[in-house]
Amino acid sequence: MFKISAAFATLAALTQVSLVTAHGGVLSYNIAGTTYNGFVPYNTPVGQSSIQREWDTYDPIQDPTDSYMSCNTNGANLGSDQLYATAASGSTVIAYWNNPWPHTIGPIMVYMANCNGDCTDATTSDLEWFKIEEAGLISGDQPTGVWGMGEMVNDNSSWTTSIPSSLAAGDYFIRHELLAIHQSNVPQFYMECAQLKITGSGTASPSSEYLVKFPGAYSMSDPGVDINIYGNSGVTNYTIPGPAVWTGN
Ligand SMILES: *[C@@H]1O[C@H](CO)[C@@H](O)[C@H](O)[C@H]1NC(C)=O
Ligand SMILES: *[C@@H]1O[C@H](CO)[C@@H](O)[C@H](O)[C@H]1NC(C)=O
Ligand SMILES: [Cu+2]
Repeated sequence: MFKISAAFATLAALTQVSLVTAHGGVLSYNIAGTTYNGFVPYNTPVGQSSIQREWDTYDPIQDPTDSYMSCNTNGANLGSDQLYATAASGSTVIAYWNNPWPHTIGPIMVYMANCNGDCTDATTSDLEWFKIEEAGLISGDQPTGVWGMGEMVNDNSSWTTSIPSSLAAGDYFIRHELLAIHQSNVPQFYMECAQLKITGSGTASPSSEYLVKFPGAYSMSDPGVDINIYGNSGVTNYTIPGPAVWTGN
């Protein structure tokens, strides 16, 4: 009996290591100078307290209309023991992925959503998300150029964002999303959400043209989603999916 459970434990450990090397997500943050650990997938959610919504697997979502597109597998469910990071509007948010993040081809996007109340109780697929930052094909052509994701990997597998300084105070999610497109016509979406209590004297909020839902914002027919970059030698543009970036102005 003891031998059998030890063997299972070893198998589970090996499985997790191989998953870690292939995929992953945002594991921690630095928000306005304070470090916050994220949820730990593969561990039981019982007793975990973090600012991040639960997510259960390092694997990507491959269907842009998946019901978990907002905050990853099980992130759409109500959270338990959720914490907040408090930050004034205009603050810096650094997200840290597993390092080195294994993919370099595709855009990075950062969204927020006003929870209009406590984010812990929010159903993330009902929220209206707005994009605060994006980086797609930065230079070169699609198969050989530099992508936002590659810059993230080069920067210690981290991404630094500023919360729009005019954003109205309130409880928000911040949602970091990677779209890996190294596999032809098989998009890989990776997203994690964390709870922010935004303070400050800002009064701005995005108008409806900037607001989207997940699922809803993307479809498989989007040019930047269903894409074979290897057939696009010499193509130096790329259409990042989703709405225009709201800068707060
Ligand atoms: C690099 O990322 C790790 C987390 O993956 C973090 O602990 C460390 O502080 C980062 N180093 C720098 C120089 O940002
Ligand atoms: C690049 O730009 C051209 C011309 O505007 C457009 O037709 C094409 O769809 C774009 N390609 C991508 C991959 O976004
Ligand atoms: Cu992967």
